Amino acid sequence: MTRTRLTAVVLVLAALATAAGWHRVARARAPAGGEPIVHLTAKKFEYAPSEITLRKGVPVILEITSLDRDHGFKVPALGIRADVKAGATTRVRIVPDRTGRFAFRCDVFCGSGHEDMSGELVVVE
Ligand SMILES: [Cu+2]
Repeated sequence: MTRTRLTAVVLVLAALATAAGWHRVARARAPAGGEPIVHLTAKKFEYAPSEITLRKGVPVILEITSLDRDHGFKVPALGIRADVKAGATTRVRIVPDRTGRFAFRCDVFCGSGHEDMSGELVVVE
């Protein structure tokens, strides 16, 4: 094998190993059962993203991280609520059972502007 060909083979193997490694990392992020995780941050006075699209009947884990102080996460129409503690990450499992647009909001007073801390879950077929 020429030196050039050997180099090419090594590069291909390195690329394959990297791809396989990345795949393992991505899968490791899914909890047992493999439910997808949707990341959400909460801070005065917004959630990001403020709109989350979900599929009806498909379970997801919302991982909500507070970047500053205590907040809440409440989806009145779906009977969901959770505390989102300062500097911590809260996990909320959701299995939307119907389509529609469902408002969520902070229900732990976090200062002037708290009333506007809201977003929407959009559940599609
Ligand atoms: Cu608040």
